[in-house]
Amino acid sequence: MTDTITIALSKGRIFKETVPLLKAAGIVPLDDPETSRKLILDTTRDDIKLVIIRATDVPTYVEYGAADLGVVGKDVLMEHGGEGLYEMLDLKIACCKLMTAGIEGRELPKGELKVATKFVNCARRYFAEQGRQIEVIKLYGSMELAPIVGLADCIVDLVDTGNTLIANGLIPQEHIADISSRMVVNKASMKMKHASLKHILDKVSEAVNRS
Ligand code: PRT
Ligand code: MG
Repeated sequence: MTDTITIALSKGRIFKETVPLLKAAGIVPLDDPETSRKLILDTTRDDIKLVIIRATDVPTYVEYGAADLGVVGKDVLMEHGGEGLYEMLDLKIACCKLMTAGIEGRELPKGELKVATKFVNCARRYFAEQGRQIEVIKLYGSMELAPIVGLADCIVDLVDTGNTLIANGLIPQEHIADISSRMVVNKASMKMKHASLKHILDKVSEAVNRS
């Protein structure tokens, strides 16, 4: 009997950049999540389906075994904590940097810093390592606005080209981490479905090394 495998993915850049890697493992989705409303996509493999969920929900699905495999940004994994799953492969896709950013030319206050971010845990950890006192202001998006309206002294956010920061009068300041997407695996699945998962991981890994 063949194992059935569920792979959790978010739509957008991760889906687009993962599709060629899955193809190398013989897995091609039969629908496009950008145009279909389906949350479960069949693939050219009868035994493999994809579930399309929010990027931040991928670790949860994999941890609880609702998905055997998942593709998720290292930023999301760092924020989640990554317990209950194995981080197996660096797919080297959807690359960016986690950074602090602030208003160009403005000095940061000497005492407690107000930091706006959706990466609350990453921000706490980073500034604690630096021995700097911060107050974290949790936001869910448009972090760039926070320093401009005086809500925060700086932000912690993902930066790729830097254009979003520049367009809002901010500049990248401190580098916290290099980010790329990772393939994660449910711990129990890794034992119970070992051969099937290892085959997929090997094929995807070969494709990553070729690209
Ligand atoms: O957007 P949504 O709320 O649905 O979810 P999400 O933001 O978690 O998903 P998505 O698809 O936007 O991002 C998925 C993953 O892509 C992230 O977890 C990162 O690992 C990775 N990634 C790579 C990025 C970027 N590059 C990126 N540039 N995620 C977000 N951005 C955003 C950034 O937050 C900022 O707003 O793009 C803007 C900066 O881009 P530049 O090029 O202007 O610097
Ligand atoms: Mg986004």
